[in-house]
Amino acid sequence: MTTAVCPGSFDPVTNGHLDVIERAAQQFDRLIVACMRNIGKRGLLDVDERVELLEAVTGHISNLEIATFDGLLVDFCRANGVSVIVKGLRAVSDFEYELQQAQMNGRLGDVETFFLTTSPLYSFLSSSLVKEVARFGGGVEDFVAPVVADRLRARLQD
Ligand code: COD
Repeated sequence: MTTAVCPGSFDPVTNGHLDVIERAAQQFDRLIVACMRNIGKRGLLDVDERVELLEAVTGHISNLEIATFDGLLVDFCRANGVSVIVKGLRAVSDFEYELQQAQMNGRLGDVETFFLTTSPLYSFLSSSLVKEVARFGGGVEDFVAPVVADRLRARLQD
């Protein structure tokens, strides 16, 4: 049985993330979506909210679990029987950083990194841009699930 992980900050989960998660879940026996706790940048949503939203948008995927992690991703992989890291690639600009991470993770642990190319529908999408659009009153319904759009609106009104 092959277990893969989709790691990220998911602040918040977007339709681009969801596309990669759904496609990864079709390729592996078990998929863990791992939400990083110790993000350097201060997140908009706290980790519990990010997990709650991930659960809400992935409820239809039967071989999927949601987890959080601190510290090194390879340590999470070792502790959870994960042999494959799945990352989404949007543009050449992603590639350079992701290549470095894949090679470092390969050196630190016994893991392979698989890349899924983004769907052209979502290649411009990032959590940061979605937050910026929402912050200035733009509609984000095309980019995130309704439950996520509602949460962003509520959080930005606080
Ligand atoms: N289409 C396709 N893929 C997408 C899209 C999109 N529109 N948007 C995002 N993605 C992909 C990203 O490319 C990424 O693979 C994943 O979704 C998560 O994205 P984010 O933005 O939520 O998360 P990041 O990039 O902030 O997550 C970084 C990690 C948590 C993976 C990384 O920092 C990490 O592993 N940290 C743990 C510490 C560690 O082990 N460091 C050493 C690494 S070498």
